[in-house]
Amino acid sequence: MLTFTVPDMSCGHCAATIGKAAREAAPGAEVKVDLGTKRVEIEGAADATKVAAAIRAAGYEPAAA
Ligand SMILES: [Cu+2]
Repeated sequence: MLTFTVPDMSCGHCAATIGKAAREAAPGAEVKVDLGTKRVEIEGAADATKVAAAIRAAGYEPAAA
């Protein structure tokens, strides 16, 4: 499982945008976004570099959790 923390995730819109970016970067994987803990969890086949790049491209800075 891949886990990122996205400190700038501050509302439902952020969470949705980040979730969409992560899902597009890891098709077939299960992506969970938790606004309360600002965490993104990806279960399944996913390339950490690709997912991090997609989150960045969406305007957020991911940190290793
Ligand atoms: Cu927001």
